[in-house]
Amino acid sequence: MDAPAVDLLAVDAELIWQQCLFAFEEPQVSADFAGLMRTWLDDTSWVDYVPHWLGGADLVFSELVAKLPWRRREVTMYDKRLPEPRLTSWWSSLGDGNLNDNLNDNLNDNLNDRPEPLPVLASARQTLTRYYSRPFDSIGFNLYRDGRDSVAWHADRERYYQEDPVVAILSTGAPRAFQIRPLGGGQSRRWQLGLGDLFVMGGACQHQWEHCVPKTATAVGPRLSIMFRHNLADWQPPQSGIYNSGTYNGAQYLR
Ligand SMILES: O=C(O)CCC(=O)C(=O)O
Repeated sequence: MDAPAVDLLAVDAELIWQQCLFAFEEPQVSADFAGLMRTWLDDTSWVDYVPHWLGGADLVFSELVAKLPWRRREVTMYDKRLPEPRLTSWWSSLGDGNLNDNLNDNLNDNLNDRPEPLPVLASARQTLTRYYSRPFDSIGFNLYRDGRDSVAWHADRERYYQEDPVVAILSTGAPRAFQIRPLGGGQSRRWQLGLGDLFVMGGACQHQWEHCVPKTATAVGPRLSIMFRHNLADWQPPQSGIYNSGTYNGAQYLR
């Protein structure tokens, strides 16, 4: 059973991103990906970083915080249900609603086309679709309220049904460290992502590498990441045995 929607009034007052009050500009994305830097992690895996790809990111942050139905998901780890240390929300071109733990519920629920929560997200999705030649059709939203919120090392589950999926992360709010390391451990690389930065993982990245947003004891403001994923309709949950055995379990979301 999913947790009830979080009452935003009860969410820490720090969620008011102070810069928003002074820096509102009309949101828009850079169609020409100005300033894009590609890093090859190995022969077949790459990441793209585009600083400030989204203009007006502060406005997008505050509107999404206010507008989305935020949930605190629970995930199963070692037969226990534990709350994820962040809030999440979900949109897909196949229907609205929250993904929570069961994508099939979402797919079967509501197959009407719905507009994205903000017009600039439609423009971002179309621009990414054109540039990366992938049909981005779903958007996951993650809200890290402060340094205690995080996501542990993991690779994205697209890798179970797609070869070389492209995952694009648009970051708003306060910058947070985002790390990447070889799957299973090794030397990590770090980017600071926030303020409209775009970060895209492609090639064999989801097969060979894993990523995380670590907790931090440093005082940081809230960060809201917007994850664009493609070919959602092709997704099938793995057989339950595989799904719950070391290959994938909810533990990836904790710590
Ligand atoms: O918030 C981020 O930047 C990354 C989130 C992530 O990796 C995930 O939700 O799978």
